[in-house]
Order: sequence, then structure tokens, then C-alpha cells
Amino acid sequence: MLDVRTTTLPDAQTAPEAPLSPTHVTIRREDYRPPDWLVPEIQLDFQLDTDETRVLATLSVERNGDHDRPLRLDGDDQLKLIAAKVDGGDAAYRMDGSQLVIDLSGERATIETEVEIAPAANTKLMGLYASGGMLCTQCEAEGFRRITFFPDRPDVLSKYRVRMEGDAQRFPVLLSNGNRVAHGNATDGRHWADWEDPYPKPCYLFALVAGDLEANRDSFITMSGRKVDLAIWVREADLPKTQHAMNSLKLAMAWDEKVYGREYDLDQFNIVAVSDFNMGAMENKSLNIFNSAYVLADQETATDADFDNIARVVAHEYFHNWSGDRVTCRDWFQLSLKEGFTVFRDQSFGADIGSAAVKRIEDVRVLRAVQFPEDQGPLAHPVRPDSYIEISNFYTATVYNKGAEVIRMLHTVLGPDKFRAGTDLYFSRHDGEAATCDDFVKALEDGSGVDLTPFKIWYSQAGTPKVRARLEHDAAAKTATLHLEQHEDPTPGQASKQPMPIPLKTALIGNESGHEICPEQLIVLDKARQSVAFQNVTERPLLSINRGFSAPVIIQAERQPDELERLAQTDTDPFARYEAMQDLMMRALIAGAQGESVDSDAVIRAIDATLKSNSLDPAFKGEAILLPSESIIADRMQIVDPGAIHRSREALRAAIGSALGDALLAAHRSDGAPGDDLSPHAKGTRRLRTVSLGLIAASEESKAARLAKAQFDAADNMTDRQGALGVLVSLEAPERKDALDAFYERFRDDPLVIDKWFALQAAAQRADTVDQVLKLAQHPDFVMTNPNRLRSLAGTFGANHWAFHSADGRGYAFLAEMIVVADKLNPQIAARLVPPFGRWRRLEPKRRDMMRQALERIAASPGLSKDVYEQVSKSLA
Ligand code: 0A1
Ligand code: ZN
Repeated sequence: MLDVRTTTLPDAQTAPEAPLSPTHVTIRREDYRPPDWLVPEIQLDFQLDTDETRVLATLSVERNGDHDRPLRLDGDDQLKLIAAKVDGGDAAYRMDGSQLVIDLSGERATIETEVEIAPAANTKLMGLYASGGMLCTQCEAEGFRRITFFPDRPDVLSKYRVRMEGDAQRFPVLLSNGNRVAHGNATDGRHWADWEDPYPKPCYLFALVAGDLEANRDSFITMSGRKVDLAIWVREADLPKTQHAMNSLKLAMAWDEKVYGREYDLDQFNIVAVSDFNMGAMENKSLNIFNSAYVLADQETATDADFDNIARVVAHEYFHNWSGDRVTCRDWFQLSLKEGFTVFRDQSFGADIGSAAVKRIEDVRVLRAVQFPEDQGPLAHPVRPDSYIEISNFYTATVYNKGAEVIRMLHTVLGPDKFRAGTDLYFSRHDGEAATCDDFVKALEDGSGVDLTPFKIWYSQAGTPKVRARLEHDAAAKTATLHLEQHEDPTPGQASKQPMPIPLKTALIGNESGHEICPEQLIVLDKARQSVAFQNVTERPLLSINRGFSAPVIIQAERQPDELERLAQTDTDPFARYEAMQDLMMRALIAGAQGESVDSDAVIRAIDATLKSNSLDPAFKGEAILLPSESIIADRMQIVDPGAIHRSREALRAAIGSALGDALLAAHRSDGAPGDDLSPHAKGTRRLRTVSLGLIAASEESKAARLAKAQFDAADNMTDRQGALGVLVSLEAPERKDALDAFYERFRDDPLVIDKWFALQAAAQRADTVDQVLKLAQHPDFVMTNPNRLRSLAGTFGANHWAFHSADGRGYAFLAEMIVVADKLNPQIAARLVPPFGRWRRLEPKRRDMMRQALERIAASPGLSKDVYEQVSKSLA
């Protein structure tokens, strides 16, 4: 799973083809060819050691089709080849780059290779690497070639038998995929274990773990009555923090049976937490490996958002057992086949176990904060990309989150029953296969009997469509006409665009009655322009459109502030109410940023009514009164002046804070949320408490500092503590340093909490944030080799719009330097820091030049990885 944690502040920023390079090859989807050789079986033998591990691989290979091409096994400069044999005799092989090439005359052969690798020196964290004394693997997308020579592509499926041997003291636990079939002691204090996975799988799903770990054990009885042993493996001291992950796993297993009819298929399911991990987690068959941030939680150290993220990611990886493992991808261009679908599944799970309305708002907030900018910038690509230089760069919000929106639209147009018929057919038709996005849509069509051809354009056309909407009312005739127009801007490599089918859930709300005078209907806008007529419009109608965010588009609706204000109070769809508030705020914020006069009264009245409403739950209130972030405002502007946007937003926050001081204080003080209560109501109460505090701080700094320090000191949970600190870090008050120091002292031995300490300061809304961040980069606890730590400082800073775009250019210089240094250790993580630079074209001229120069400096640095090269060259193009 991607790690898309946005910043932790309650009211902060949320988080053409590249020029040809002689060394970096572009891979194209249209060049796909089935594999020349298949590998039905593989036996791996590991002699494990942190510094030097030996890997003996025995592959049974079979010619695939009628051709005379040689066997090509992918490798990597990390592999030291010791020996290679064909059918027991020395092989005549040659190297072509990092590929091992062997000419074979027969239809099948047995290939043996022996290599040596150095896990402790593996800072890329791809392949076999060391983390905190243990050994673990990460093979997706192309890490298996850093373990042994193999056709490292997802359409080569093999049955795996694994023997692992290592020091019994240092590695008492030895895990791999499938079932442990034998184990025993070897000489010299070593021991071994044999594992067999009965399900053929691509090598990206291979996993191995060796370490000194303890398990939280439990079991699950499947719908057919089989008992599955569950284990979550962590360091002994962390065992008390694993119960939430275990509960989430069991909920997810039951949910997938109920909603998709999918049962778990092995007798064991293991999760292992590691501290050094490039992403969120990985769905290796029956041996999921997790970033410890998505496993470990307790009341004192984890926020409500952390608890929710753990449930989400545990479910996501578990759901991959079917959408990813049993049915996998033919090639990496099809990544969204498993990722978009699995994100849709984890989002639906989250909606079912919590508040569906709030979950939808949160998911859309992430989409807008991360995917919309991607789709509108130089790194825009379709959900199913056409080409890549480095596939790791395509684990993006477009493939994951927009991919999930595409599945959601298919679900919307088919309805739940037909959708389920389609997914049943998909799983049975393609079980054990490597499939494509087209296969998925075909199965939905065949299962439902509905032609989905027009929707396929969502896989191939990049960019976020814009929809203009204008409602015309004829009071005398009691009719209304909705005029819709769609527009798609060009994106790199796609100069001209086709209209797309856009499913818009739409209703008309009566301005006086507040009722649905025309009930919700699904309009599919599939032409450039379209009009829809409504009858029996008995009062002034208010347009409620894209309800539930039924399509991932930007709606530009002609609605007056008074109409939005009314919709914010009356719309029968909670998402549309939220949206009306956002729209109202956005208009005021853009006007302010453009130096126009701002009417903040409508916003203030809408927030006041929301806070005082008896029918809304606190979680919804907390979301609804949150202003759009500075980067989301920037996305809506032609020319971006980050300073002007910041001032506009702060001015509106201050106006709200001073006008609604009492209501905000009441919301801040609302109690009834003890730290061990994780119900939606308690979580919402905590959220609203801190969001309100943030608005109070915008108008009364010293009072807010006192309140925040009191919240911080009294907190019996991390949500309140971090929330208070998140407000304090942006203030000029003595309480700030006291709280930061106290937090550090208390949690200095807990790396996940110290990540928060770094992130909070990197997200601070202060004039001196760049200075603070530069200082933090010199802090003894700042280590570049740990992806979580690097992200908490550099990643959070890149998402802090005002600070990153500091007028003197030092924000750009800092992040550029971080990228260049990180690239030497871990190119994948370095490349993930590049996207904030993609906005340079729309910046005011001074910043635009400085930003472009920073990108050029990165591009000119010697020995750049293909990961960073691809992102930087595309950003400059
Ligand atoms: N498939 C995983 C995400 C993932 C991708 C690449 C990785 O390599 C560092 C790790 C994880 C998921 O979606 O859960
Ligand atoms: Zn995934």
C-alpha cells in the first residue's frame, strides 16, 4: 500500500515523454510480448547471514511457444554470481547488461544458479535487506532480481519451495510463503525451515523473513468452517501494540466473505512489522510485510487517524489475496487492475465499519490533495500508463486512488448486484492467471450483461475532467433545465482529448422546503455538452450535483453564495453538504488571494450553523468546517502566489475565529471522548476539539496557546496530544517549546512517535519553518536511511505549501539537496520527494525561476538514478 499519510496538523496543508537519455530505457505497454520461457517450479535455498547470504536457485524452465530465443534471467548488480548449471552440467552463459542469458536447445531444462548477496549493504530496501537486526524481503515490483536470477515479470507464475537456514540465536523465527512443512537444527548453532506454497505466484509475491520476533496469535474460522492460524510478528516489546491490527484482520476476513464471497485459501496467515520499509505494506502470499507504522498502535502513541490507517492497510493487504495474488497482473502497466480495485475494496470496508459519509469525505480529500495535482501537472499519466522508465514511479495516487474511483463509477452504473456478478465471474474466470484491465471490464460486462465499452476511456485518458453546470428554472412552467458541459485539458503526451462518460448523481433541493423536490438520479454525461430537463419543479431549485462524489471530476457549477449556504444546511446528501461548504469557502479564499474584496459572512454563518446543528455528528462537523488547504487553493488558480494564498487563508481563519469564538470554544470543550473510546462519535469529538482550537488560534494566539497546552497536558491519548501540539507549533508562544520538549523527552525511544515530532515541526505554519527544518535535518535522530524518518521531515515539508514556497527559495534548495543525497541511498524514496517541484510553471515568475533552477540542479547531479531522472526530466519538460 502506498504511504499517503498527509500531514498531521489539524488545519494544515494536506498533504510529454521525458527527453531521451542514453542510459535510461523507456518501456512501452504496446511492446508487451508473452514470456519466452515459463518457470512452473522453483526451489530456493538460502544460507542466511546479514553481511553475506548465499542463494541457490533451481528453476525448471519450459519453452513457451515456438521460438528459438534464449532464456533470459533478470539480475542486478547486487548479485555476485558464483555458479550456473544447466541440467547438472556447467552452463554456457553470457551476460547482457544485468541479464544472464543461456541458449537452450530442448523444450525444458533445469537451471541452477548460486549467488551471493549482501543484505546489510542493501540501502535500497528492495530484494533481501536487513532492518533492525532482522532480514526481510521486498520484491514488488522488480526486487526479486536482487535476490536471484529469474524472469522478473508478473506473468511468470511458479510454485515455490524454500529452504532457509540461519543462526538460531539471531534468527529464531524463519518465515516464507505458504506452509512450513519441515524444520530442524543444523550444525554450528544454525537451524532451518522448509516452506511450500501450493499456489503458483509471480516472483514479486515471494517473501522471506528471519529474525528474533514474537507473535500475537489468533485464529479465524472461514465461511466453509476451516480454521486459519493468524500471527502478527513483531519485536517482543511491541506485542502489546498489535491487537488493533489483529482485530482489523479478522474484520477484513469476514467482510471479504460477506461482500465478495472470498474465503482465505491457506491454513496460515502471517503479518510481519519492519521499521525500514519503502511503502505502507506488501501483500506477499500469506506473508504480508508491513511498515511498522501500519501495525503498531496503542492509546498513548497512536492517533485515531493511525488506528484508521492500520485498519485500512491491514484490510488492503488482506484483500489482495484475491485481487492481486489469486488473480495477478499481466504486466506492470496493469498495476491498477489490482491496486485500484483493492483500494476500492478497502474504502468500502472502511465505510462499512465506520461512518460512510465521513469516510467518503476523507477519501476525496486525499484524492484532491494528492491525485488532482498529479493529474494536472507534468507527471500526469493514465490509470493504465502507456510507458515508464522506472515502474516504481508509477505507484501513484492516479493508479491507486483514481483507479479506485474508476471502479467506483463502474459499481455506481451497474449497482451492487450486477457488480458482484461481474466480480464473481472475474475471480473464477481468471483464477491463477495474470490478467489485464480489459479482462476486468470484460468480466464485469459478461457478468452483468451491461456494455461498459465507453467507460474504458477512464483507463487510457489522463487528466481531471472539468464539468460546468448551470441550472435554469422556469417558475411558470414548473420546469428546470440543467446544462452540462465537460472539458478535458491536455496532459503530457495527450494533446487532444475525447469526452468521457461522467456519472453524476444529481438531485434538486427546494430552496424553501429543503426537501428533494426532484429525487436523486444518475445522469451520465458522455458528450461535450448535454442538457437534462426536470419536471414538477414547484419551488426555487438548488442544484445538488456529483452527490457522494460519484465521479472524480472538478465541478464548476453556477451557484450563488446564498444557494451554497442553503445547500450546506439542507442537502440530503452529506457529501454534497460538505461540498457546498467547501465551495463557499473556496470562493472567498480565491477572492482573497486575488486581492478582491472577500465576503466572509456567508462562510461564517455556514460554519456557525454547522457547529450548532443537533443533527450532525461531530466527525462530520470537524470535516465540514475545515478550510481547503493552501495547495488545493493553488490548484484552482491560474497564477500561484503562495504568499497571497497563505494570507487569504489566514485572514479567513481569523475572521471565523473572532466571529465564532464562543461556538468554537464550546466545540473545543465538548467532552465525552475518553482516550480508549474508538467509536466514531468519540473520534469525531476529538477531531472537532482540535479543529476548533486551530480556528481559535487564528484569532487569539495567546488564549489558544493556553488552551492547547492544557489539552496537551491533560491528554490521555495521542490524538489530543498531537492535535494540541499541531496547533502550538505554528504559534509564537512559550508553551510551544515546552510542549515540543516534553513530547520529545517522553517518546524519545519510540521511533514512530519521534516521526510525528519531526512531521509536526515540518508542517508548522510559521515564517521560520525553513530554518527549523534545516536545524532538524542536523538532529541526531534524523537518519536518511529510514524512509519513515525521511518522509516525516522532507516529505512533510514538501507538502507544506507556504514554507516550501518560501520567497527566498531556500525551501526549494533544501528539498533538492535532500533528493540528491537520498538518491545515493534509496532512489525510490528520493523520487517520491520530487512531485512538489512539478508546480513550477504556474508559479509567479520569481519562484518559478528558482524552482526550475532547483530542478535543473538535481538533473545535473552526477550518477542520478533512473527513478529520480524520470521524475525530474518529466517535471522540467
Ligand atoms: N503492492 C503494495 C505496495 C507496494 C509496492 C511496492 C513496494 O516496494 C517497495 C512495496 C509495497 C500494496 O499496494 O499494498
Ligand atoms: Zn495494494
